[in-house]
Amino acid sequence: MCAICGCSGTLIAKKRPARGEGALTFRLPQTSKSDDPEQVDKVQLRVIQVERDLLAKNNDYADINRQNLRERGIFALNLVSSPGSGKTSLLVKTIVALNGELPLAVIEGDQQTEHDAERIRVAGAKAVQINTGRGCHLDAQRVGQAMAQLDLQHDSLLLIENVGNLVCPAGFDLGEAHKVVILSVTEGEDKPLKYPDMFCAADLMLLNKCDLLPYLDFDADLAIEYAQRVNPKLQVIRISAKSGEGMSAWLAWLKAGCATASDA
Ligand SMILES: Nc1nc2c(ncn2[C@@H]2O[C@H](COP(=O)(O)OP(=O)(O)OP(=O)(O)O)[C@@H](O)[C@H]2O)c(=O)[nH]1
Ligand SMILES: [Mg+2]
Repeated sequence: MCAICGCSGTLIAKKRPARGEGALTFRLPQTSKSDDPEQVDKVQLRVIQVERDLLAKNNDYADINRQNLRERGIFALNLVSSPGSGKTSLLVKTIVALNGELPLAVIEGDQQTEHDAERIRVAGAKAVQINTGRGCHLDAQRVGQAMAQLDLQHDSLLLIENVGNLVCPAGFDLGEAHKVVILSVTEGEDKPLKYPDMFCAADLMLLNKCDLLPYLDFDADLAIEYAQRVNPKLQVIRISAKSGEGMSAWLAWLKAGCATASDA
């Protein structure tokens, strides 16, 4: 359970709100000992206020990151998914496929261990690992600190792998240009309907592990239909970090984004 974002309540996250609005609405579980409805309302309002303050603070740091990235023409992506969908495998494959064509750096987010950052370094890119402890998402302040540590190059690519969690990272802006959601074919077609906030917040979905489709009952067309029902503007690339299927479309998308960021 997340000790930071309060996801012990029911979380409803939308796109990043205007300043002063709450992005997240929490319905508290009915655990209050008070029978007085006024008292219960007061507690709920206080929790909502705390959450708004927390998100407003995060948004301030995200704005600083975004400005910093814009000034240096850096294209930054926030990769979000359930644990084990293949985020790090896709990053490793991407680094190898780019073979130095684009300067890039990686920020890794996990509750514990340095494993993913080590995999990225072995693949040949600079990486900083953030361990969130009990937290279940990256926040913009820690990402800003990691950016400073990485000494990012102008006109480069910054790939941020968020903590594996299909809920909470949707509500936290890190200053990225886009959220990229990874759904793997072993997770079931209905995940976009069950966890719509993440698919709403993303601009691109990578449907990963497509090499496994011949062995599964997973209906890829249906999964994509569900994702685009939740977010009609969502772009989709079918991909496999193992076989390399879809890598050329993904690399073309990355290069187009980098070109736009460096021209801006
Ligand atoms: N068959 C197949 N396996 C894959 C593919 N991509 C990743 N995997 C496997 O999926 C498992 C998890 O991959 P990771 O890259 O560690 O996934 P992750 O999303 O980074 O995981 P967390 O960081 O723990 O959330 C590993 O055993 C990978 O080898 C793929 O395209 N096809
Ligand atoms: Mg990983």
